[in-house]
Amino acid sequence: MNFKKINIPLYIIAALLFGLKTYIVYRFMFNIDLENSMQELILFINPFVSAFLVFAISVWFKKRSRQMKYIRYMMLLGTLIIFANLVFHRSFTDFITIPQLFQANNMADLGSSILTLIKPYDILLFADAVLIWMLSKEKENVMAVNYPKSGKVFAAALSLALLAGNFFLAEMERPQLFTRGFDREYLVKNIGLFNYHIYDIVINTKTQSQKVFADGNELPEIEAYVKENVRSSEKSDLYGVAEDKNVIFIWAESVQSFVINNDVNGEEITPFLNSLTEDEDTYYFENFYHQTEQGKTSDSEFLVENSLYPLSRGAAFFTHGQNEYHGLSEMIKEKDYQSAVFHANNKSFWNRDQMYNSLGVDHFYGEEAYEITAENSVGWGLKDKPFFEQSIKYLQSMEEPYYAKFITLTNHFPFELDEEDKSIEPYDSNSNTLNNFFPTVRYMDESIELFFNQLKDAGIYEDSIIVIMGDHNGISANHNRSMAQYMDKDEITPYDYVQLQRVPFFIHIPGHGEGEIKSEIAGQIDVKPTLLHMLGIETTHDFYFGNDLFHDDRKGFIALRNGDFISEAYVQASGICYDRETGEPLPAENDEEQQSEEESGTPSACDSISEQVDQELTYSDDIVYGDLFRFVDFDSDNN
Ligand code: GP9
Ligand code: MN
Repeated sequence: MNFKKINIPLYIIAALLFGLKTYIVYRFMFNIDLENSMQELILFINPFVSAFLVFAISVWFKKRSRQMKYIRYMMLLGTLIIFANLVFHRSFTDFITIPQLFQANNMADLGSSILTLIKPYDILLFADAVLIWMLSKEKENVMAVNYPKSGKVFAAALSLALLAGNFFLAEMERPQLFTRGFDREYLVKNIGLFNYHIYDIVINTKTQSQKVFADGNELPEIEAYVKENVRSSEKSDLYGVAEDKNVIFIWAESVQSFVINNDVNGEEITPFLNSLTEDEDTYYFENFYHQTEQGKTSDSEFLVENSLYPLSRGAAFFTHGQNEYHGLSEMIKEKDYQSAVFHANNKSFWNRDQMYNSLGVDHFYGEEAYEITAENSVGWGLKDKPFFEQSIKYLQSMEEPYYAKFITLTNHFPFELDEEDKSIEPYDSNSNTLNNFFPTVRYMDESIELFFNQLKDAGIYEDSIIVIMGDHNGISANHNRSMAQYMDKDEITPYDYVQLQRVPFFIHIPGHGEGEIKSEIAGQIDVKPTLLHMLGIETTHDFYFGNDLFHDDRKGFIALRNGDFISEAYVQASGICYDRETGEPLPAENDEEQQSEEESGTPSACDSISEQVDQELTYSDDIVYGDLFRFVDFDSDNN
């Protein structure tokens, strides 16, 4: 090559080469799933945007030699970061996170297998770095730039504009990508590896700094609150009813209670679940609320495992996956239970791989445990029927008793379903989301029925209890108009919307014979103490914010994460206090206060509960942000 002819600035060449290399690695070495052409486009753009951002900084160096030095070292550093992630990815099918970097066992695993993880052709990754190194040394005079101030500002502005464009596309493709921060693979494919690392560092610094100021002094007050308001010293009638039985817990994706015992186009939506509501071995909780926020499915898992509230922003699974917990999976070990999660999605989604470790989950059967083909997948991946079918063999191989959690996937937005799987017709409204929801809910209903039969055939059914829970709403407020049409109402008021946050909750105990429909208010926060007590496990030293649903002595409210709540008498929705029975907004209690209360939006009938809700949410947040359980010795009698 005749270097003399080249007078394109080195930083541009470096950005192009590095961008291209990163793209090739993303596309062909990281097995990144691309679901549509928009994702293809973003994946192609972001490597160049990030590379330009890094290398354009070089124009600010006055001395040519410094400029060249910056470019060659950044090229080397960037290549090393890609290489490290590649090696890590080959072992963990995941991207490096700061906490993982400092986790001794991860790195030890990696250390012992490192030679098998490095491929000879990896050396090619360094080819452009070598070329840039040579050019930067030999062609300093022609390839360094000396821009006037305006040129420098232009380069910086251009790189920021490109970055903003990239982020805009990413946000369009995945709304709330940054606030929800749900999956490392999504972050990498949308904003690139380098921006992902910066994001990870920021999240971690935030988490760590909140932790540093906590010293456990907060615990006695929280403990006193739990003792006074939540824990009950008496045992419920169902205490120990499931002792030594397997717990099979079906996480029913996005299903809401309004479909139960209801129909669409004159057809029953969920015949099997409906039959369970009448079944003598089943308790059906008709006023059971999901309490999730941005962390969606993972928030519901967080609630059930810990009986703590999810965070108001982001997913605790993601931001606090390294905390110490005292969850269901861990507590049942005292009765020699094994725990497992079955979910045919990539294991880094919602940071499950890390979080399950912290929660003490023994086995995680993720995507790689299943045979997934184009024929047996739709929408988000493996269809629920083959998912359950393929899971049975793993379940049979587990030592009893176990707690096995099955997270379904087919009834997930945008509710896609193959024609052959459609047993009922979609609804007819302006919202395709709501329309298509019904056939996928029916598919889920059929797949759960099938699973019940498979459990019976496998001889597992008799020794188990089966829990079914909707994880969160599937139909958001964006579809309120169509929802109002379906419900034959003029509009969906804030009260209606809160009532729509009810999700089905079933506890099925084969041979029990005393099942019934339970109408008391209940929520996901209550699941942990309920199940523990059914298994005969004491909770006298545990911290939790829910009640045993088979106990009458209850707190009397279900808190939603935004501070709204449901009590036996009231529903507070969007800060407005409603009569729970009639759905009518309540006037303030006395006229004098009316003015100011109306302004603040909270009539006084709800005030005292509202205060307690805020208090409880704050205590729960203190535990999570402060990682307070690291100061608790749960085995001793002194806490
Ligand atoms: C992803 C699945 C769906 O693995 O659990 O998550 P969601 O979007 O419902 O939170
Ligand atoms: Mn979900």
